[in-house]
Amino acid sequence: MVESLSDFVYKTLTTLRINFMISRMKGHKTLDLTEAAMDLEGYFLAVDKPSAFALLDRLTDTSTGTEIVDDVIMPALESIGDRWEKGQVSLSQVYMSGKIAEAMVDKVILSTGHQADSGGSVAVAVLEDHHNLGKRILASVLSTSGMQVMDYGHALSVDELVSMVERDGVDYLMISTLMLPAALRVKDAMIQIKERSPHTKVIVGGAPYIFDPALGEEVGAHAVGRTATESLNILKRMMREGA
Ligand code: B12
Repeated sequence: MVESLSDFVYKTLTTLRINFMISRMKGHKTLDLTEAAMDLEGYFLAVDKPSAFALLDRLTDTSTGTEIVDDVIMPALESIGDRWEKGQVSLSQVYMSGKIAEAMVDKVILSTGHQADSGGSVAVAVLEDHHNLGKRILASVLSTSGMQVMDYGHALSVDELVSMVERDGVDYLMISTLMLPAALRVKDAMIQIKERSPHTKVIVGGAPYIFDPALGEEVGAHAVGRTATESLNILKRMMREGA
């Protein structure tokens, strides 16, 4: 059947209009998250918890938990960290930002309580430092996807961590560090883990490993993960390969 010229023009224009609307919607969503991160930074610095939670409620209608954590909460905190380094914000503002972010993360990623046989025991820990937010997100993401996760807590010494790993015969250990000295201490932990629990595979993550991609190998870790979501993929791959 031969299509009339007016039909053809009408269909083409409709398709173009739909494509234009889709691309605008996509662009709009990206813009929203970037804007949301900037708004959130303002609420953090003003210690305005109600506005931060009102923003969170609006975001949950259109974005996934991962998007909210990775594209809104993390950039807001990172920017505050940068400004703190330049002396533009106080440590108490960084502290309160961390507190509000923790409460938001708890609300965003609620563990489903569903736990399946994961194919190996998994533990998460923060070595030496007190930056426990990344580790909490990590634990939530892993347990939400059906893994049984042991949370060893934060500010652990190398000896404490290695003893726990040996005691529990952990198959996969996720170590989070945000301070460079702590990230370097993973090297000592690796030496002891290889002696006392040789089957344990260690995955590291946190800012120092993102800044220096060679650091993971330098400290002897088996793998490095940039985000909690990425860590899940690494873990699943290792379990599949029986590594
Ligand atoms: C909030 C914050 C705090 C809060 C922590 C609150 C808490 N409950 O966690 C408080 C106020 C307590 C704090 C204290 C300090 N902080 Co602070 N802090 C931050 C800040 C602004 C954000 C960190 C954060 O929570 N990010 C959000 C989380 C979700 O991100 P994340 O941890 O990176 O985790 C994600 C990924 O990295 C990954 N991931 C994390 N771990 C792992 C592990 C594995 C296995 C995998 C696969 C993935 C993974 O997954 C997560 C989600 O996707 C950073 C700035 C920054 N750029 O990171 C500074 C920062 C980390 N702090 C810094 C410093 C110096 C300090 C203090 C020494 C300040 C002081 N003078 O007292 C103290 C030290 C405390 C201690 N001994 O640990 C420096 C560290 C510098 C360095 N390279 O060593 C930073 C980088 C600020 C800066 N720009 O200088 N801090």
